[in-house]
Amino acid sequence: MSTQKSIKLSDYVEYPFLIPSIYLDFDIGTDYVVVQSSMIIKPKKKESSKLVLKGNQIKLLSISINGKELKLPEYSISDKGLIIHSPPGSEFELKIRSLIDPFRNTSLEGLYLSSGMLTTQCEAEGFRRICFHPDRPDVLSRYTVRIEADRTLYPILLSNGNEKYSGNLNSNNLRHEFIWEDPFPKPCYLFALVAGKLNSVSDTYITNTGRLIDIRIYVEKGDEKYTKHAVNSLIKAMKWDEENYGLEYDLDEYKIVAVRHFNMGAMENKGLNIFNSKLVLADSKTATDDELERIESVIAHEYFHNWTGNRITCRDWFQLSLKEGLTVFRDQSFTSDLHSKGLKRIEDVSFLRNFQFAEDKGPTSHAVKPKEYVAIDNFYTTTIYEKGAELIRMLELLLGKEKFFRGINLYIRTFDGSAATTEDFINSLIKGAYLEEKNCPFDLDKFLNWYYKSGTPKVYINQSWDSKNSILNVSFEQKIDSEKTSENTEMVIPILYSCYSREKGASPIAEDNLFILDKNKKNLKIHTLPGEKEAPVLSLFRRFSSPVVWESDLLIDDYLFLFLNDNDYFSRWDSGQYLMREILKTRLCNKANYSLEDRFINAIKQTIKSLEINDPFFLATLIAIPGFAELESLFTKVDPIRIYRESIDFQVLIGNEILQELRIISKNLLVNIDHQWPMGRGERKLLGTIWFYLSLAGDIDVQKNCVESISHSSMTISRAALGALKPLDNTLTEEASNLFYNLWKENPVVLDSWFAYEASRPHKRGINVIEKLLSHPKFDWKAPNAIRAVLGGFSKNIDLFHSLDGQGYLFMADKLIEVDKINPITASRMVKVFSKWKTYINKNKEGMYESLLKLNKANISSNTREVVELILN
Ligand code: 0A1
Ligand code: ZN
Repeated sequence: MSTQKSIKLSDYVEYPFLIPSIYLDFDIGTDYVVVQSSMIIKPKKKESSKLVLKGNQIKLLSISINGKELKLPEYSISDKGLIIHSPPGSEFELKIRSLIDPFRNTSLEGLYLSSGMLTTQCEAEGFRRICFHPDRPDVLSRYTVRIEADRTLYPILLSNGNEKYSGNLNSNNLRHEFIWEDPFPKPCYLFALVAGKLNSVSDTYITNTGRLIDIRIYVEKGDEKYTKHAVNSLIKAMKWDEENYGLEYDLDEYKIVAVRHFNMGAMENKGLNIFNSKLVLADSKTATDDELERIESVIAHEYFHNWTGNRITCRDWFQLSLKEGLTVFRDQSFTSDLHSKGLKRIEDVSFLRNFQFAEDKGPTSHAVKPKEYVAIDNFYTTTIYEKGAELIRMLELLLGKEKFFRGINLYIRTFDGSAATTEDFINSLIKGAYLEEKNCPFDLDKFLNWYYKSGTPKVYINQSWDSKNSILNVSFEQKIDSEKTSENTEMVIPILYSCYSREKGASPIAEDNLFILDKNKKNLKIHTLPGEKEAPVLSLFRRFSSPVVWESDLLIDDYLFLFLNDNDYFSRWDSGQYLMREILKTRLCNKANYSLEDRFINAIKQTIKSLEINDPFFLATLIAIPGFAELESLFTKVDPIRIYRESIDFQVLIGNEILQELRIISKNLLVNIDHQWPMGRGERKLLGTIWFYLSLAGDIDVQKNCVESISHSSMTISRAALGALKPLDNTLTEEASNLFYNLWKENPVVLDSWFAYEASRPHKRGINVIEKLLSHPKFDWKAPNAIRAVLGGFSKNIDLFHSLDGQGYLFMADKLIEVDKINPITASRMVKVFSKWKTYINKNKEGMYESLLKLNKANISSNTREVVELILN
């Protein structure tokens, strides 16, 4: 429980006024900005209600209603906002003149300065730092925005919507103005303004109804050459949404601005997306293949929000997953359609297991639809986003694609131009799919538990083979794995399954089948081919059909079989991951299982033979060990240093055992690595994995080759080389790192990856290295990317961060207290590096606890306090 006041879903009341239109006027000076707002306000009810407007760090200059100036005590003002005690009972115009100081705003919320340009971030509650306003997503208005500023300092003046007018203001041409109009009603969190010296690159898109859309990407001078990938990605997203969802872009202009100082990835402001520059500026020389794919998907994500988020928005912030879960689902489907469905699924599951499952196991676990919060910024989590997307994916599976799209269509038609709830969405989906709720083939209330309950459900599976009738009887049991819920909650858990004949091998006995586990216990009968003597091998949760963990009585032989034969990408990969987890678990209990290790290595050798040429990306994925967070989650008493060392030893073993095979493949791969992304990505990925294993196994030639590859024209290759040398901490690692730094020291986006590398690589030089990075002349305290690179990197430097004297933790706490003073959103997100303290072995646990107490005693923001208190309790 937090000591701070929380906001509750159950307290929701409608805002008593409509604000159909807003005119905003920005007069940008050298020291401050004068903002004038003029709002048309209509009371919703006859009974009078006071008008409450939020405001944060705004200086009020004047206020009038229908042209008549208001005087105290007709209104009252505090550090939270403004209250007008008796507003008129019918439509009126409220004009407010105020002053804000974006030049000293380091929070990166509201209007702020980034590398000389003024930019905004209003989601979730930043608009109240710009002008007095209700600042809640259920108040939708049409916006017209006028901006005036010095022509030379701010040649570009942008806001949402379409440009209506631009011109000079005085005879000597020192100042100019722009007027922007957004015809679509929107909540204020989608408001955006950008003013500065920016260059733009433009392109066009013709929609399926023949409308011409002007696309423009704004960047700092010199960065124009890095925008092609972003433009291409946007065009692909526009086309995909038309073809798959029948959704067309609605404005005449689509603008993206790249900003260096940004708290998150990107923001979907209507017609004027603002992006963290690392998610716009990229080509294959500066970004890895994975980064190019991520940029493509984030550009698509923000674009898809235009319908799922902007045209239909959220009634309140408890509904955040309504727009985020759905939009993540849409961007995942987009990437999956464009590239490889199987590989994308593995990528998403791996992310979910390492981050969302870890969150759901710990102190900041919450439901996809939470019931209360202190700071909404703390709820931009992987549960709201990625688990939210999994819920939509389950609905797609349960309804079938056709019905699912009918439901989505109805949702969009019903709620266009308004603010909705997750229940509105689900009801529309079911109605669109089946016409009536009673026709829905699964229990809707039980499905809704996915939204309301936190924690990852666990499924237990046991099989018994009826050889006489060739039937496999499978019993399923579900339990919700959360400390917070003791009640007996039943969920709807869709399980896609198939099975294989042990004798006949590779092809499954039947196509994928759907079993719906909707009770605590339920049985399934699988009829196999008549005459089948042995029990078949069961392949479960194919495509990772629900976001659960499971424990079954499958044997090691079964997993080995599936690792070699399963035709479902996810299930095949997952079987290998299971085996590797088992191996590492036994090693960490000091009893290595050599026979299992041998059999697994042999299976890898067989896999290499069968997959090397056909699917290099999949092969690389199959032979990579599970993520660190996933490994940590296997233990009740986590010893991070031991887990790290054991996982390195295991990888040394793999490297040594398959040395010959890897050397042969790496030669074959070289012919394809220069192809342009997305071509050649599989070969590059596999080459990186091979370099990692061979370098770890002590192959000096590979290590030297890695140093030479730092200057390779593909960033994927260069970073793979850095990665392969990382665990070594020898002079070659040092040499490679210096080479990389010298190549990229003038490019802040790429240099962040160097900062992260330096902070995270193992070495024996102590914590001073991190201190030095933080005072490096190229390090910028105001850029969250840089902070995340160094402090986030440091948190992954296992020996240093988790050092048993607790010094790593204390250092982190001190730095986060400093970060919190300038940027609470970044600090409160980063403080989660301490989330798992209770699960660690005593030494680490005590050290982390001490650092948490230190944070708790410090004068920290309410955002960071909320997280620290949750972690401590
Ligand atoms: N809506 C954005 C995420 C976002 C949230 C908050 C921000 O600033 C505090 C910025 C961006 C998205 O889903 O892409
Ligand atoms: Zn989003």
